[in-house]
Formats: sequence, C-alpha cells, structure tokens
Amino acid sequence: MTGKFITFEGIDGVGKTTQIKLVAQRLTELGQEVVITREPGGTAIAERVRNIVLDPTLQLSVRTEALLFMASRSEHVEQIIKPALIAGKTVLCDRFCDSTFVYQGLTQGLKVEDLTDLKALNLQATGGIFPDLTIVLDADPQQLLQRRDKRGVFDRFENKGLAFQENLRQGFLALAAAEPKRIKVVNALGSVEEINRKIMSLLMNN
Ligand code: Z5A
Repeated sequence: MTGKFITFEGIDGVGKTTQIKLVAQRLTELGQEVVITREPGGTAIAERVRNIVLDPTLQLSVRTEALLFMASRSEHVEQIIKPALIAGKTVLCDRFCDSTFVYQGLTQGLKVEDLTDLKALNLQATGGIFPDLTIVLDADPQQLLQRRDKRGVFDRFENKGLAFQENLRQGFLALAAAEPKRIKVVNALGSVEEINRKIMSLLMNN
C-alpha cells in the first residue's frame, strides 16, 4: 500500500464533512490524488446498511449495530479503500473504526482496555487496513447545539441527547490519550479556515 489512509472522527455535527472537503481541495492542489468517502456507507450495499443503522424508527441491540457497521466496513474496505491505497491515493474517510470503539464500546460502559473483542471484529472486517492518521475534531457539545439545530432532521444517534454527546466526546478523547501517535485532537471551535490550517499542519508533519 503506498497511499495514506486518514480518518476524521468526533461527535455529531462537529464539522468533519466540511473539513474533509477542504482538506481534499488543498491536497489536490498539492498534486495528490484524493478519495473522499464515509462510514457507514461508501458503496451501494454499505449505503443500504447505513439506512438501517441510522433509521430512528428501528430498535437495534448494540451487538446487532456493531455487526452491521462491520458488514458495511468490510464491503467499504474491499471495494473502495484498499484499491485506492494500492493505487497510491490519499483516502479521507468520514468516520471509521474509532467510531465503533466509541459508539458501540466506550459509551456502552466499556473502558479502552476492554475493547479487545470489538478490535478483533474490526480486524476481521478490515483485513488489517487501519488509519495512518486520525483527526478527532473536538468541541463541547453544548457549543455545537446551534450548528446541529440548523440541520433539523436527526438520526437514531443524534436523538440521544446532550449527555450522550458528552459521553461520546470523552470516548474520543480517551482513545486519543491511548494512541497519541496516530490520533490527533483538533479544537473544532473557530472559523472553518482556522481549523483547516491546524489540520493541514498535522497532515504535513505526520
Ligand atoms: N456510527 C457508529 O455508531 N458506529 C460506527 O462504527 C460508525 C458510525 C462508522 C453516522 O452519522 C452515525 O453513525 C454517527 C455515528 C454512527 N452518529 N451520528 N449521528 P452521520 O455520518 O450521518 O453523521 P455525523 O458523522 O455525525 O456527521 P454529520 O452530521 O455529517 O456532521 P459533520 O460532518 O461532523 O459536520 P458538518 O456537516 O461538516 O457540519 C455541521 C454543520 O456545521 C454544517 O451546517 C456546517 O456548515 C457547520 N459548520 C462546520 N464547521 C463549522 C465551523 N467551523 N463554524 C461554524 N459552522 C460550521
């Protein structure tokens, strides 16, 4: 694999999509071939799984949820991520394994050291493809309320309230503390350009 695999993580509506587009633009200007993708999703089958896992009218157990995310990931890695990395492209992915570790693990009462089973499951789904660098966009969920409210429609996870968002935030910060070399935390409050400059600086130096 000669390409670089960069993932973007963080709580709902923290600005990942906005930053990924801008990073792609900057890297393209620098002459890199860039692929933007997202989880859950990225392929026809994975997008169908996305419709199931985000549907607010469905009740899913956490185990079912985790397995659906893994099925979607397996498809996504095989069809999109792996071929792009083999071709030397830079892959920018909106959420990946760390979302599973936080949403289906740490917010369910597990500690970072209890994630062994989820990590093993993830390894099966990815065949060993793992992010080279992960940017966690971090912000107090209270401060993001206005941004989120603008969007109006909420999925199954967004419906869970502010305490859940704070739990998610602490989960991402715990993962970053455990893996400081791979996971970099960036303050997500500030102008889009300001945040982008910080991300680009991390990308150039890692
Ligand atoms: N999930 C899981 O449980 N397990 C897994 O393994 C995986 C996922 C892979 C996917 O949701 C859900 O699946 C997710 C976790 C779960 N939970 N939720 N919800 P999604 O992909 O549909 O949603 P999201 O990941 O939360 O992202 P989003 O809604 O697309 O938000 P975002 O990409 O982080 O933010 P944005 O769209 O770039 O920005 C949000 C708004 O803020 C927008 O109006 C922007 O114009 C504005 N914005 C952005 N940056 C700024 C700044 N700097 N200032 C002011 N306004 C800004």
